[in-house]
Amino acid sequence: MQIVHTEDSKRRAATTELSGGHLVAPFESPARVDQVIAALRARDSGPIVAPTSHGMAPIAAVHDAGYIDFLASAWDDWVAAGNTGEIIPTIWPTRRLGETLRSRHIEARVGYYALAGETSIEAQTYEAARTSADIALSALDHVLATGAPAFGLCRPPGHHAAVDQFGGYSFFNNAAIAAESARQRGVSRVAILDVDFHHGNGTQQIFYERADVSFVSLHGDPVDEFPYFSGFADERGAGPGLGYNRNHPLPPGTDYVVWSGALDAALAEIAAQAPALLIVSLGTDIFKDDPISSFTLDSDDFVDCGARIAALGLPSLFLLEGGYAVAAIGTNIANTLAGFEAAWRPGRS
Ligand code: Q9C
Ligand code: ZN
Repeated sequence: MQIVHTEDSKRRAATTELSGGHLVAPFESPARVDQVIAALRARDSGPIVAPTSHGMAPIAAVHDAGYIDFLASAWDDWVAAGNTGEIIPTIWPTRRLGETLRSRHIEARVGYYALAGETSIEAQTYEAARTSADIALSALDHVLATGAPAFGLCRPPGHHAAVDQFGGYSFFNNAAIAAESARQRGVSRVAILDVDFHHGNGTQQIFYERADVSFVSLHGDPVDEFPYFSGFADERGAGPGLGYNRNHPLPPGTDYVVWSGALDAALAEIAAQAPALLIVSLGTDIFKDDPISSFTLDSDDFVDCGARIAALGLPSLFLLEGGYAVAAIGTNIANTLAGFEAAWRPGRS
């Protein structure tokens, strides 16, 4: 399988994550990239190519202009305000008065554009987020040009990034940017399958009222798990998008028997929508040893997971999301892609 990767995806090197009242080393670390690319090389999983620059237009097609400007200047503004640590939000609008962003202060802008407080911004974050989107778009180029599958080794992840908010280790929504770009390049209908442990709240928000990009997700029940405020089964889309958003919340401790049953249901929903392109938000934090998640998948289960996705027979783009058991992330990604490739035949659905 074609693999898109650059060492530039290690540029974001935050030193802080707010966790349990402590500033800890971020779970979402550059070492994840090293582990994934090492495993893919060791398995000879496919040609590894560098991303090409796609400019800001595909990002601006998904994200708010003020939000992009904020991310572009946040670090300089933060330092200019006299701060010496990493950027962590500390203030949000109240809920009911419809307060808007009128202050120019960096503290106001950080809070306004944040949906969570664990994800620090440092000097390289904006460039790293741009690179991650370019990786997704370059992998999409390959799928659209050849019909063959591709994997974008995206870092930072993207699925928690909303139209105008960062959080959950995400800044630009790589899967959404690729989906929208595919639509603008003539793909009739795109399905996004999100198997990351956490609900892809940003992706859901971006496409909630659209039928041309569907979003189907399996994840820890938000009653128990981040992002807590979305991912419930009754969120089914709105307006023209009604029916094109499907959530499969699962309880803590879910094993592969239950999880794969939910995957089959999700795949049936996608098949019924007859998409022309599948984008998989591939988070391996469903693995049993993940430090921040609670499902119990084994490394071998990822092979079967890939094979089940392949049965759709769709042109498919895999993009890395979460996965924090660093020692196993390479094996789990390589297993998923190997299981997919062994089973995939074009045009089977
Ligand atoms: N104390 C992705 O997997 N909560 N994001 C962490 C640790 C945030 C996960 C709690 C989890 C965000 C892309
Ligand atoms: Zn996750």
